[in-house]
This record gives sequence, C-alpha cells and structure tokens, in this order.
Amino acid sequence: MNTKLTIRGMAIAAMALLLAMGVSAAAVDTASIKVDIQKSTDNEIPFPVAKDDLVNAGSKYLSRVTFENYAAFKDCNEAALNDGELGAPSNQKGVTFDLDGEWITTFVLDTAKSPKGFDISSIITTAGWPPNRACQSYELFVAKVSAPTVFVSLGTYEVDATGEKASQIKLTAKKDVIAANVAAVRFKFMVPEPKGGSETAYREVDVIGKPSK
Ligand SMILES: [Ca+2]
Ligand SMILES: [Ca+2]
Repeated sequence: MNTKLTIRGMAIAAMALLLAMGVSAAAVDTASIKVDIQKSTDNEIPFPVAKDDLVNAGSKYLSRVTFENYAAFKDCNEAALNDGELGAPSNQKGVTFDLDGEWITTFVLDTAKSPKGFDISSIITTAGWPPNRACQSYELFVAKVSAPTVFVSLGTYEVDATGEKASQIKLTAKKDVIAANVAAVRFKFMVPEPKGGSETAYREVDVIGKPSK
C-alpha cells in the first residue's frame, strides 16, 4: 500500500514536472521565428548569399528600395546590400557601411504583380570585414497589403562576432512562414554590441519568399 502510494506520488510529481516543462516549451514556441547564426574567424566571405530572392536587384517582385539616414563611407554603397554578390574581401565596393552604423532600408514589393502580397519564409543577413565589423544588430519590420505603410516589428536580431571576420543570421519560420501577405520589409540597422568601432559592414540582405495565394 505504501509502495503504491509512493509510486502514485512519484507519478503525480513527474506529471507536474512534465506539465511545468510543457508550459515552458509552449512559451518558447510562441516566438515564431527560428534564428540560426554562423560566424567565421578566418574568412570575410564564407557564407553564400542569394541572387534569386524577392528583394534582389532585378527581382521582378521588387518595386523599390529606400534608404533613410544612410551616408555611404567612401566606396561603400547601398547597391551592395541586394546585388546578389558577396563582393571581394576588404573591398569597400562589396559592402554597405555607414560610419555611424545606423540607418533604415525598406524594400517595397510589387503588389501589383501579387495583390495578396508575399509570404516570407526566410531572411538572411550577411556581414564580413576584418574585426570588428561583422557583429550585427537590426530590427525587422513588415508591412502587410492590408496596411502597406504600417510597419510592425518582428523583433531585433543580433550576433556578437567580436574578433570574427564574418557572420550570417538566418531567420526561418518555426511554422509556415515568418510573415504572410507582406507588402514591404524594413530593416532598422543599429550599432551592435560591443559599441565603439563595431559598426557593421553588410554584404547582403536576402528576403526569401513567394507570392501569397
Ligand atoms: Ca552584396
Ligand atoms: Ca540577394
């Protein structure tokens, strides 16, 4: 009898523990975006970038790109952000870089070609330069076709790549898509930690998705 009670007690305790774990796991699952990070200590351009994503220069689904508060440093340029190329190591022409490290880039998608907008399945940001220019920090926003000028935050994403030459952040959806019926995607680039000489040299931003059905 005592043994039975003990076993029952243990079972109840185990169940409570599982329930507690379940609640914790569920809380984690409410974040719908999975974040994968890669870093490289010896190579500025080890991670591939996409040429065929929605916001790549020349994409039939890209309507326009706008930059706010961006002041190109020397040969660094806006075009490098979505030209489908990694650029050459330590070559300014291959990177988008602004001395104060803070600017906003908005990719407006062509909702004439896809009136229901676009389903975004993945977002990849790639940085690379000798240290410390491969740390990343940005806030991601989307605007939906139902309110194409209202940008809603999907969170801030960061990587501390101090001492590294390259980093890549890949966002994917835990279920279905990162966002559906999207009309525009906005990146608010910020100075990464640790601040001071760590402003990012971005080599590419890829937004992968397809027209919403
Ligand atoms: Ca590029
Ligand atoms: Ca691209």
